[in-house]
Amino acid sequence: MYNLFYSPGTASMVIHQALLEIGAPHQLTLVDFDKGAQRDPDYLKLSPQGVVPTMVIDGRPLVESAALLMMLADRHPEARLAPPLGTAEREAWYQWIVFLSNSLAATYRFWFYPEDLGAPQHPPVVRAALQKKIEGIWDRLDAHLAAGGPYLLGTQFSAADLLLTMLMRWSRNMPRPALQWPHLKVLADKVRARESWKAMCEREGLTEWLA
Ligand SMILES: N[C@@H](CCC(=O)N[C@@H](CS)C(=O)NCC(=O)O)C(=O)O
Repeated sequence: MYNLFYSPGTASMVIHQALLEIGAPHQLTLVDFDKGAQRDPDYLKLSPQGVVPTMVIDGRPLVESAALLMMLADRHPEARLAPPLGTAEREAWYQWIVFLSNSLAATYRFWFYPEDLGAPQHPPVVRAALQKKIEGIWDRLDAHLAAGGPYLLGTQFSAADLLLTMLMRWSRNMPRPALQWPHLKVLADKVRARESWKAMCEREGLTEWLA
């Protein structure tokens, strides 16, 4: 049994969707950001940085969305969220998951949390630099998909596409949302057509960027 500590539409959504793809029994525990529940001392015992997702597996709390995603893919190979171990496709899969987490998700963290850089708001120059960095990543990913899509691993859908779609959704209120890149839009439309996406959005009460 997995217990996913989540907040709607945040970094926990990719883990929620992966659990639904797998069909694994799980419990969802809301961390209510409106009440500051991510800083509750009991929650900090599970997630010392006070962030979601946290997933408790067999009594052990684990954090980091990309790591949790890879863990779930490993534990449930029958769900085919990752290519088989030891293949070139698996190696490409690691590359994309780490790239998305390390470059894109990390930059988003600064975009959404200026306080991480010590200020309540970004000065315009910092905001412009973060926007440029994110758009440069869309350029790179779109070119990759144009050369060999529709998924990150070509014709093979994987958990990396779930992660990318979540990250695309976060751009919906940015000056240039990711759906403006045509090959990224094709990928997102495919992921958003999946039953797991629809169920996850419904369970989290999401109303924007559904399909
Ligand atoms: N690297 C972490 C980042 C997690 C993260 O920043 N989560 C955000 C939501 S997307 C959060 O919990 N924010 C609450 C806060 O910082 O107060 C991961 O991918 O799991």
